[in-house]
Amino acid sequence: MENCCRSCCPCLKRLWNWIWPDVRYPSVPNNNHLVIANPAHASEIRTVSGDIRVPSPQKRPVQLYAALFDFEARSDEELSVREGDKLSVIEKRGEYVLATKLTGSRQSGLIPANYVALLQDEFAKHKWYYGNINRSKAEKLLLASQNKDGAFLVRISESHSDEYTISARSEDKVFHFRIQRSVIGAYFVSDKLSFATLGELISYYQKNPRCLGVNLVDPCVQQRELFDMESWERPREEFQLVRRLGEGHFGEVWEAFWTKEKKKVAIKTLKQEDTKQDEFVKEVQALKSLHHPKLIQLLAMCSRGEPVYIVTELMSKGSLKSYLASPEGHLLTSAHLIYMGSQIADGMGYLEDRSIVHRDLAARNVLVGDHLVCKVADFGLARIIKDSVYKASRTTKIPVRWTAPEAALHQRFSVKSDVWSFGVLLFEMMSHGKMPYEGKSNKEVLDILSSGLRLSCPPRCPQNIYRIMLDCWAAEPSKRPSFHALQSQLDAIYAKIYSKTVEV
Ligand code: ACK
Repeated sequence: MENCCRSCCPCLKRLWNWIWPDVRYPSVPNNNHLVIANPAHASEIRTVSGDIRVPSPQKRPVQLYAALFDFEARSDEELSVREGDKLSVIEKRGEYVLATKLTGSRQSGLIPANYVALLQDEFAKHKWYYGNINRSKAEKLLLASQNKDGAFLVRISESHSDEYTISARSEDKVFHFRIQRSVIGAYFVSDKLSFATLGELISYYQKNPRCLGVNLVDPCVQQRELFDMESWERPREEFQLVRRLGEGHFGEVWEAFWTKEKKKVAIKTLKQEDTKQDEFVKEVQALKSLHHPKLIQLLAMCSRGEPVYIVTELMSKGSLKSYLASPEGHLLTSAHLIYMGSQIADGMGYLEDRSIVHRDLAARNVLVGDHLVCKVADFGLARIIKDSVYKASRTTKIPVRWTAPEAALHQRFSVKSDVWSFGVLLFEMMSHGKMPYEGKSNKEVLDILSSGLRLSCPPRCPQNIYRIMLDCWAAEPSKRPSFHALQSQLDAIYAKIYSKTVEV
């Protein structure tokens, strides 16, 4: 291990430590070619107009796709692929996708869209993949008596949610190596050596331990009890209720102070007389297993005694609905709103990948924090569906104005009915909080929709955003875009508007 570090030039090492203080500088196979990987630059904040600031358009985390069939290019524009080739899809173009091969020559070109598929939960099959655990949990697991030198795991990076970290035990210490992503989505520890998949990267370093400076021998032994004991349950005395924020779906919502952690949190309480305890418990189950920067994170709960508390992160500006109606909300330009819309599509894309249906996506269920951060909340109705459509009970109350016709009329909720709701949410945003189908009854709304009519374009809403709303409201669910595609489209429009309107 020491050899690895000694071989690095001291100034490079200092620079590396300055850039990534808690990550070891990796060596590369040939020590004459040490190269420092470029960290992603912190996004620049500039004024779009007024005082509310939006960041510069971000590099999107890349989704990994695979070719389903062989495809022979018929022109220079097209890209030949073999079944199984790993691809990064840059954008959708009609019936085609523009993709780059992640292996071999890294060419780009068009491929029929139905020839590619998103690789979902790519890592779940690997025993070494521990997902969203933090550095100290990784160290605790690896140093436990069941593991020995050479035990390792891969976890999601704490500071960059689309990157990963290898944590490996060596000489009874744990070392951490950041795995970065290139612009086309390849994985690398040293930018001299990149890999199409995390699996390929790990097996390379298992076979070539000198390149990393530690041996990756066995995946960290799963210690079920450590996970099961994870203390979501906290004593009620740890929380001081500060002020009532409002009434939620299940009960009151409070701002509170978590004394032990010394931080402000939001607490949802369950109405004592509420009979739907089951649903409440399901909401907690769903929240516990979901981790994404654009989804509200569960922090703790007090389920012993009444009322039950669900503790989540506190969002400084409250719901998007009330924020849009606030004086600050009225200052938001299209650029701000599109930036926020893209974040919501990002969070929903995470649910889409897991076939989780929200069923109540609307501005009232999105929360806003500082710097226009948006997070999707209230998975009260979320279900993990086995087949792609979940049949709800006919008695469930349905927010008709946000609900796709097939869901409102036939209880056919799916990710695509969430996409419909996302279109209505975009309408709410672009009209600064206006009620959709204002003045119409639920029955009239359903009649309007079945006659093929749709909400009209809100004043001053860019046409390309209205086009996206109309795509979300396609009568045929399969014709509606995916959340990943929606996020790409919104990002592209945001980047264009940003470059035109920024006051430097
Ligand atoms: O629009 P609001 O101010 O934002 O009023 C509603 C109210 O509670 C009932 O839902 C607010 N609220 C809910 N969850 C949170 C949270 N995590 N952080 C801040 N405010 C919240 C919501």
